[in-house]
Amino acid sequence: MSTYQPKPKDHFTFGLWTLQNRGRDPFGVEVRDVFPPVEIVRTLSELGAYGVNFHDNDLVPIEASLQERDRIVAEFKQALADYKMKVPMVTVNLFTDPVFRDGAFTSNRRQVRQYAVNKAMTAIDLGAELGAEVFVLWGGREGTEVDASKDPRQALQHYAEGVNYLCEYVRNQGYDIKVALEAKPNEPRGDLYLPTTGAMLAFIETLAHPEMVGVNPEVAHEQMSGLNMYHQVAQALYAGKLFHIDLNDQKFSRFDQDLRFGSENLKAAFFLVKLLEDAHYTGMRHFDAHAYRTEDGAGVQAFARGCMRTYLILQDKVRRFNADAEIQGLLRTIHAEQGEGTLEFSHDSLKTLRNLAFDRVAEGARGHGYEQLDQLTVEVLMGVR
Ligand code: GCO
Ligand code: MN
Ligand code: MN
Repeated sequence: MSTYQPKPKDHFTFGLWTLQNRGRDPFGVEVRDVFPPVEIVRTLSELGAYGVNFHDNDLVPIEASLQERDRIVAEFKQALADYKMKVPMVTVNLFTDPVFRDGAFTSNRRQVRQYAVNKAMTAIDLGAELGAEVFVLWGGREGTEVDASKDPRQALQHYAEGVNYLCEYVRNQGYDIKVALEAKPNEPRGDLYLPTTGAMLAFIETLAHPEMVGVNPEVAHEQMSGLNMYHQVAQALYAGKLFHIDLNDQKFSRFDQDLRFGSENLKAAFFLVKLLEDAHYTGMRHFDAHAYRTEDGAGVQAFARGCMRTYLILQDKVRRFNADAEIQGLLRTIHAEQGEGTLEFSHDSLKTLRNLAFDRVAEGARGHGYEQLDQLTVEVLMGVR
């Protein structure tokens, strides 16, 4: 029986910002002390994580001088070496500073767009220096409250110009880095452009280097839109675009809660883990969530440990599901009529389709047995199978 003890080989990562979260919300101030990056590295390593990711300014304050930057990065590198932790992903903060109050890549102001691209390039440099292979781009304030203020077609054009510039920069520098775009429907803006992973996938095809750009779907963000994360991730995998993933949880249609993975929608979390495991997803299992505001430092550790344990427990449930004779028997029956081959247009297939001898009424009267299948799934999750 597994102890569900996370190990580096499980490839669990957290954002610095997730443990740095001090519990501030729109109605209340910080409730927890500053958690310095070096201590976060040590804590995550002790908890069994593989690595840590960050926004440029989670590590290097926006106003830091070059000397301060070098000192901070050297100290951080030492901690990574001491605690055998990796930095698989880096991202950029294009939302906290007032300069980004009307967006970064989609700002109406050219100098803001240029500054944003420059800031993103500096973040990519830092990531490359620390071995990151993925650059996540979440357009934190790329959106509007006032639709009269921006032409959304022009905004998308600007968005694409920004991403294209970054791709050219990565190629020019010879970095081995891919870009993963993260969607969110709203918050902090009234409406954000490219609100879902599906929208991102369509946008990517309009870029100059679509082969370098994929997605970073987040559970909470898809659920804010009322969407099924499992289906969103499946589409990303289908398109060969799942470059990264943000695991957390959320009550449907609320503000972005960024809750501990699996804390709200266990069945949805189960199917997400099943999808990643069955697809042999090789990327990081990254948690983008934070502890409840009620928690102190010990609660923050319980939160991080909980994310990883829940993933491992669900992995175990996936193994049980895949090995359950009754469930697999039902699935064989359900899929028995799936048939061989693909539906391809040809003279022969056209003839076959045109002359199809098919009892529509009998087929329409057939029960599918999904009640029992779902009940068995729920019983696996409830621990009685
Ligand atoms: C959110 C977002 C952010 C991004 C992160 C990466 O909760 O609104 O998930 O946490 O993932 O900023 O750029
Ligand atoms: Mn995220
Ligand atoms: Mn979020």
